[in-house]
Amino acid sequence: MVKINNNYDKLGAGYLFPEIARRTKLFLANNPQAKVMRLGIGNTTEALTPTIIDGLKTGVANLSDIKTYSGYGDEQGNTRLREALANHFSKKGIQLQTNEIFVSDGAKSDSANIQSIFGFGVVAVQDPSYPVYVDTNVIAGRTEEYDESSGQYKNILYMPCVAENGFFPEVPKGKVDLIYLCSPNNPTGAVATKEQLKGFVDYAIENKAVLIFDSAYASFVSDSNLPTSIYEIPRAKECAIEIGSFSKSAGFTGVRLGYTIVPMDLVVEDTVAGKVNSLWNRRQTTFFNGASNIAQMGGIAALSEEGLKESQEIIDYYMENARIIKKCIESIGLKAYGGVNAPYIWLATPNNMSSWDFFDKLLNETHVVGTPGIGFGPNGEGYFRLSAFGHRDDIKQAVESIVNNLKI
Ligand code: PL4
Repeated sequence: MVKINNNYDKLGAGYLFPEIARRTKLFLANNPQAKVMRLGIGNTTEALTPTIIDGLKTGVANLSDIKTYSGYGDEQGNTRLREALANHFSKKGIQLQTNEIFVSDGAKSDSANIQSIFGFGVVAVQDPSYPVYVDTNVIAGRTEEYDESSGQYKNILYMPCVAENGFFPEVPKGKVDLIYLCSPNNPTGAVATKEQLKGFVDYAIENKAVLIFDSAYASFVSDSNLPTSIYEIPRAKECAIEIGSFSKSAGFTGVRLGYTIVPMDLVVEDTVAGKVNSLWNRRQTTFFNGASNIAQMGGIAALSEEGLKESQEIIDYYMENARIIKKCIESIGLKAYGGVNAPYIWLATPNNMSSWDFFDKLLNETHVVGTPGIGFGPNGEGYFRLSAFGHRDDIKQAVESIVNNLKI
C-alpha cells in the first residue's frame, strides 16, 4: 500500500502567505465596501522597464521564426545569461565560472530544493526567517515533531535575530551542518556586515558546514560598505552556496527567473572539489527543464547597463515607499527597523500584542494588510512586517489610514 509522506503532517498551520490571503478574503467578504491596502506579501507592482520589455519581446519574436526558434534549452540556463551573471558578479570583484551558475525559475524553488543534495544533519536558520527554509527541511524529514510550546521543530537550530543583536545572530555554539542566511533579510530588513558574514564563513570552514546564502534582496543595498554577496568574504567559495533572484531586482515576480551559484571550490566531507556542483547539476537536470527562454532573454536585458540603470530607478521608488512607511510607524510611536537597505519594515507590535492579533487589528481598523512576525518563526512573535512594494498612492493611503485610524 502506498503511503503518504507523513512529514507533511508535522507542518504547522497552512503556509504563511496563503493564510494571509485567506484572512484578507474573509475580511473583504464581510466588508465588501472596504478598500484593502496590501503591504503584506512582498510582491512587485511597477511596470517592467523598456529595456527589459525589449528583451522579453526579442525572446517572443525569436519563437516566431524557425531560424531563431528554440525549444528546450540547457537545464542549467542560457549561456549568454550565465555569462551576463558572471560579468555582473565580476563588477563586484567576484570571479565566477559560468558552470558555477545555474539559472532557475526563481529563488523560492532553489532555496526549497537545495537541501535535497545534502544528507541528514542539523539545520540552522535565522529566527525569524523566510518560512521556505524550515518547511522544506521538515518535509524532507530532517526534523522531528513541531513543539507547540517553543514554536520550534526539534533538530533545527533557531538562531535568534532580535533587536538586541541587531537582528543578526551569533555563530552557533555547537556543531551544525547546513546554515541558511538571508541578507538583506526577509523579514527584519537587517543587512549583515562583512565582519558578521566572515564570522559565519570562518565557522563553516572550521566545522565543515555549508552556508546557503539567500541574496534575493541584494539590489536594495545602497550602503557601499555592506556586502551584497557572500563571495565578498574571503574563502566563502569553499563553504557557501548563493541563491539570487530577478524578482525584486527587475520586477520578475510573475516572469520567474533566479539562479543558484555552487562554486567548484565548495567541498563537503571528504569529497573532491566540484562534487557539490555536480550534485546540483544532477538534481537540476533530473528535476528541472530550464527556465523559460523568454524570461531568460528578459534576464539578459535586465543585466545590461541600461537595464540595470532603469531597474535602479524602480528600486529607488520602492525604497522611497519604505522611507514613507517607516516614518509613519515611528510617528505613531512604534519602534520600526529595516527599510533602509531592504524593502521591509519590521515593527514591534504595540503593547506586546501577538502578531496575528495585530494583523486583525490593523486590517479591521485601517484596512491595511501586513505580515505577522510569528509566521517567520518564534522570535518573530511581537513583530510585524510591512512591505514597501506598492504604488505610491496606495502606500500614501495606507500610512494615512494607519495614522488616522489605528487605535494604540
Ligand atoms: C510570496 C528571502 C516574498 N508566494 O520570486 P523568487 O522565487 O525568486 O523569490 C522568492 C523569495 C526568495 N527568498 C526570499 C524571499 O523573501 C522570497 C520572496 N518572498 C515575501 O513576501 O516574503 C514573497 C512571498 C511567495 C512565496 O512564498 O515566496
